[in-house]
Amino acid sequence: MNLEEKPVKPHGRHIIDLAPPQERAFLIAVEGQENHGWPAQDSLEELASLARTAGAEVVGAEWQQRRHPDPDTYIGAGKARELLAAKLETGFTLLIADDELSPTQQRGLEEVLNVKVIDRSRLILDIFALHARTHEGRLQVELAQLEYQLPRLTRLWTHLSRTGGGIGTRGPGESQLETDRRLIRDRISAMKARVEQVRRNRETGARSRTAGSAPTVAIVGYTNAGKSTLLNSLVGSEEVLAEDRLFATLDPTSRRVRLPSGAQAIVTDTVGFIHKLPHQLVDAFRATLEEVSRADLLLEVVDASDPHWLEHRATVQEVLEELGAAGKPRLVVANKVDRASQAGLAIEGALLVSAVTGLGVERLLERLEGELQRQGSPVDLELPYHVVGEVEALRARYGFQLVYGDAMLRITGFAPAEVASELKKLKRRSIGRVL
Ligand SMILES: Nc1nc2c(ncn2[C@@H]2O[C@H](COP(=O)(O)OP(=O)(O)OP(=O)(O)O)[C@@H](O)[C@H]2O)c(=O)[nH]1
Ligand SMILES: [Mg+2]
Repeated sequence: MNLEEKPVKPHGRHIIDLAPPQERAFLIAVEGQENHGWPAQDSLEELASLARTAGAEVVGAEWQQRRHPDPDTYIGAGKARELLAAKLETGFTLLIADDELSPTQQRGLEEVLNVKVIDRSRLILDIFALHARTHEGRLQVELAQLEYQLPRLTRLWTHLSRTGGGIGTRGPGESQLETDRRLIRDRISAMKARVEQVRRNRETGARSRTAGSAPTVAIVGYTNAGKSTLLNSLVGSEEVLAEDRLFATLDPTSRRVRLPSGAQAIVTDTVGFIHKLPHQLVDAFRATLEEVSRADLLLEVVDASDPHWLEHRATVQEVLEELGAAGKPRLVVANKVDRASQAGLAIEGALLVSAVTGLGVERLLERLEGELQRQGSPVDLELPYHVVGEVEALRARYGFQLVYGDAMLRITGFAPAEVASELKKLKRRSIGRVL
């Protein structure tokens, strides 16, 4: 053996793996009378992919049929005790409930099972915290987390007011709780002010962008529907992060997209929605989601290969309503048709697309341009050739039809109201010059 190739052995050094051990998660749900198209089993499957996205290993799941969740233990107390056997068997270290838990329910379950207990909202907030990259994203996630914590603060301190009770013990416990609440409230107001500042900056940016610039399109849809992949495919590049995991995108990304006529649109990809999205997140992400409320057109991406596309659309509709954007003009895209079932292909009025193979993307661009133009005022006029430079510059941005006639330029199609009036002014000016 060649001595020089011998690996050098470090002396006295041990590599210590500091990564925390992967948590073993067990999932629970309650199946009530109304499930809004989400049987407990399906909702649990989604919860499992959320748990995996957060880095846990899912070791089991159970659900219970009951009219309402138990006020003390979410699932019934008997069922909760039965989980002790599952704990022995699977060794779970984390219990995740599919609905938001009250502090009492969380404590009840923790007492019976002696493991950490969290709920779906907490899990989603965690994933958001994990994926937030920008300053704005982090601010908003922290705000949502604080809002989530505030009403749950009691449980940290109740042991103080309970121990012994009576004179001298209750006071400090309660005042500590009050101090903590006040601290969190102060922090919430400070964060809100900062988010508002970011929002105002963003608004100024958006205004300078829209002043005489291209129309805007916001991509909306359920998480993992393929929104980022579609934006890449519209731009013809791979630059936006698209991944097979939930909430890969948190911060809005805008790209210029070339439409068939040569005009451009600004297309924004943003955070996806999910069933039982914590309301704190919708509130905190209002600044980010304003991109959606401000857009000229919504491009709703539906994962046509997911058996739950109908429920996904209902969730998207609910969030859009909450944002006051449900009435906006909308183009619906049935994505992932390369692996969709028959039912998924029948989404009414949807354009069939595969963002991965590129199938249908050309037609989508045509429809997009058509829709955007329809929102403008109709124009139909003739202009002399000496203003061709100005006309071409406007066309590059708005994409109306331009025909080079023998003696005149003929313009037809739709353009935003201010462009239409600019064209008319141009006509008056050019005629004035001719005469
Ligand atoms: N088969 C197939 N897979 C697709 C298609 N479009 C997207 N995907 C896959 O779906 C997964 C999610 O895609 P993304 O573009 O990240 O989805 P998203 O809607 O941006 O998701 P979030 O940002 O997490 O909300 C990725 O693994 C993509 O490769 C498609 O047309 N066909
Ligand atoms: Mg994305």
